[in-house]
Amino acid sequence: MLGYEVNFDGLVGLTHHYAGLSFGNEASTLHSNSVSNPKLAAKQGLLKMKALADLGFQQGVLPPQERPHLPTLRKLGFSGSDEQILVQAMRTAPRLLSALSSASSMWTANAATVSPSADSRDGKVHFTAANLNNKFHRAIEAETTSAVLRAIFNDDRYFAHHDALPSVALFGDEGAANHNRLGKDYAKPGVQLFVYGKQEFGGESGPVRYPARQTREASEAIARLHQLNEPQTLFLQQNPAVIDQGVFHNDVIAVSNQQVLFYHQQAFLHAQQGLEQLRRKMASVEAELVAIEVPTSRVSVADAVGTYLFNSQILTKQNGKMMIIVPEESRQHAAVWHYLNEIVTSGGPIDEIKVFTLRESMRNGGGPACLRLRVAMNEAELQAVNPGVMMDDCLFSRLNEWVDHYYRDRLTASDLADPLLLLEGREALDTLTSILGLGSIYAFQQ
Ligand code: SUG
Repeated sequence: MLGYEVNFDGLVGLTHHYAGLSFGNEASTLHSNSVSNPKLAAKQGLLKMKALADLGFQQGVLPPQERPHLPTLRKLGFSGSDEQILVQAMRTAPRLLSALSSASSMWTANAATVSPSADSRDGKVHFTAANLNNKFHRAIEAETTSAVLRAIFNDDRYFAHHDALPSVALFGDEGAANHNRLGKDYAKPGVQLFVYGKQEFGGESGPVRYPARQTREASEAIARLHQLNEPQTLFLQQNPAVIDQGVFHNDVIAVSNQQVLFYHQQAFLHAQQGLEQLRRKMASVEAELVAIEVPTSRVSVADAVGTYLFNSQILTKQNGKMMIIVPEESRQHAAVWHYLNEIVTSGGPIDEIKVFTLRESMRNGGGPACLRLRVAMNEAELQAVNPGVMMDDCLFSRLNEWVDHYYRDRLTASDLADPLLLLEGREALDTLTSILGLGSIYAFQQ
């Protein structure tokens, strides 16, 4: 049976701004209060989606969420008309208004953890929306994320959806950004590698400077929900020392595709032992691990964080060779660029580099891999996906027109109380749900 990996990229929302909301994510802190350009951000994302679709990859799009999020402001005691709430929030709690206006749902690698049907005992593709409870601005995403995923993967013969885990520190879950699936073919059994930042009950010490956003307990719960078999599941701890250097998700220091794991020498705790386990587990599904380890002497952890070398996408081309998708920041760095060029000329599985400008997202710590949620599917499952979200020439031009019509090209925190921004957003999202054929997925549409 043929297998596909489909990348679902998050469309950047209309309120994209730089709020410094993610302690431990150094780009977010560094660019706090810079002026953003939501229109450019959305277009940079669309260009990546279109380019990959043009190259023959299956590419989908996930819609943004409604922001500012009025239902949460009401829950927190603001009252009156929508306009009055925005004015009150701006006057008395501007940081809160900013958090509830974040366009962070664009980073769909954090939307959910997804397991392909070939690995699950019931033969279904499983989705668990991530609770993202480490950061308030992200913790409000889960409910709408679930609604979006259910509207797109809407066939219970093939797809099983689970609500987010309980939203407490014990079950801190950041979705696919801490999850890799390795194997030969997307539609054949593989090994699922869950990487956690700390274990709440027992375990080794975690980071001390920055938070560990994914717990082992959350990863284990997901493996149970997704009906994974123990011999094909592995839990490894991320090196706490790199979390303390700004590696807030595993996808900032490692990325995989099929049998390839591309990672930094310092990515994992007890790396050698862990990789040996991975190699053995992969052998049991007839796959041979290709480990590409980047030594610290070639790329420091600071340079990995600064260039997002590992927040890349590795995609299998029609000829079986792989392409690596990196952000422009990786080309700008001489040592990183040199290293990448060595990889593609080494005779290994990766033989091509593609560079994308994603600066608006990068300045909040979101590279190419953060912007996409991978869903591995077989032919029948792919046919069951809501076709309205699949990228092609027609959807690309409709979405570009839509962005041109509704998006602003300049936004700062002081604009967030503008009632027109709320109205523009609602009108835009209402139009978008009909472009993508999603039905009513937002609270304001109920
Ligand atoms: O959760 N940034 C996001 C970036 C997510 C990147 N995702 C992955 N690595 N998969 C985060 O830290 C910053 C928002 C602000 O500061 O305005 C933010 O939420």
